[in-house]
Amino acid sequence: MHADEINFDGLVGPTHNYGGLSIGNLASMQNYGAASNPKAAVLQGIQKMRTMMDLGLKQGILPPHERVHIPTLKRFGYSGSDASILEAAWKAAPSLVMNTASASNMWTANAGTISPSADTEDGRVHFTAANLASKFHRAIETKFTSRSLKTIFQDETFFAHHTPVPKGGGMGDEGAANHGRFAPEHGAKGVQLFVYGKSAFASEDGARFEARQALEASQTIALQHGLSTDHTVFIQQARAAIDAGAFHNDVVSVTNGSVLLYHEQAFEHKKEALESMRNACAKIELTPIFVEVPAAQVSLEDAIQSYLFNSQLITLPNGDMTLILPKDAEENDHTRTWVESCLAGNTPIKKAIFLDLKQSMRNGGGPACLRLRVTLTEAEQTALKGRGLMTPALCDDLEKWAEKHYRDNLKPNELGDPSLLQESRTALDELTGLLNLGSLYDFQRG
Ligand code: SUG
Repeated sequence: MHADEINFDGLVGPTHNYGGLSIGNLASMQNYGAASNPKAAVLQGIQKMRTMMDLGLKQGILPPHERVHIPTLKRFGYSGSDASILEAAWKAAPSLVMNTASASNMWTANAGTISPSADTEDGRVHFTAANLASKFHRAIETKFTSRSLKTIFQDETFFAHHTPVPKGGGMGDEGAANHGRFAPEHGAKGVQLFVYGKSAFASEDGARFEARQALEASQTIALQHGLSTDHTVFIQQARAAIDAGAFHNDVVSVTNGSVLLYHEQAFEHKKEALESMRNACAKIELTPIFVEVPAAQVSLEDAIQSYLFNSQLITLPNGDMTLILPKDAEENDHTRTWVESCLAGNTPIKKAIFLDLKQSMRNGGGPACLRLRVTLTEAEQTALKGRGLMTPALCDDLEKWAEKHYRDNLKPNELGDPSLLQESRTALDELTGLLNLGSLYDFQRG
């Protein structure tokens, strides 16, 4: 059956800032305290969605979460009016407020793991929102992410939603950033690839940075999505990659169709990992194409600084594969040279488009972080609720909306400002109207 892979991009929220909250994510750590430009960030994201539509692809959108998240501050004992809660918490616990102010929900590759209906036992599209257990500012995303996924993908005839993987210890699940798929075409049966950092119960002695994805979390998702074991592969991300700053697997590899583009040092036990992918693909009569980028040409450091692998590898309507990369990968001599040689070489990748996503990149979020891949048949697309699918006219409306509501300069030390909270709510209230999503936010529900 025909299906489209639709990228649901996270719209950047009005509090986008550089709070340095993600240890293990070098860009987030290095840019701590710098002034951000939320307006430029959201406009860059909208421009990205426009580019995808101009290429003839369908494009989806997920709304930002409300931030500062007052319900979280209430759970920490603060009470009174929302403005007084914010003021008191900012005075007593500024780090807590900063964690509830992050716009990190823009990186929807971490919103959840989605299995297309062609791969699942009951023939529905299955969703598990990520628990994002390893970072507090991200763990508070799960509840609202579940709500917005259940709102847009509401129809139970087509969509099944599961409880997020339980949190605790190292039981992290970071969603589609650690998940890939091989398939001859999007609508055909595929092989699902889960890349984990370690077992939740293994120690991390000597590790520089923590592994965020637990093997047991990935296994849980495969089970609850009803994936067949023959067509599911679990492989381990290389410790060297995590320690170099690849906190998610989509920083060192990406799949599309029959192609896996990956860094030579992306996987632990690489030979066995590739073999297990090849074997699973053989069961759907697919020969995977492994495009390896040698460390001698692009070091892990270059890969992580430029986000070469955090590109979207997409198939255009004419069948050509294209890489959607951040400009940073063009500015880095090693990665640009590799892209040029790849396009001239003998792989299915025929074109590269470089996008300015600097605002997101400074927090460690490239093109692929900003999108959640959902493969949907025509009937499943018809069942979507709200304005989940983008149009050029909606891009125009969102640009005007952003121009009106977003600041162009924001420092982390301004996050306790009650007027920022008010501005953000005004913007989001208008947004739910534009996206026809009803009263989605807690502040709208009272
Ligand atoms: O979880 N950065 C995000 C970046 C997520 C990138 N996603 C993928 N690779 N798919 C993270 O580390 C920084 C936020 C801050 O510091 O305020 C942050 O959360």
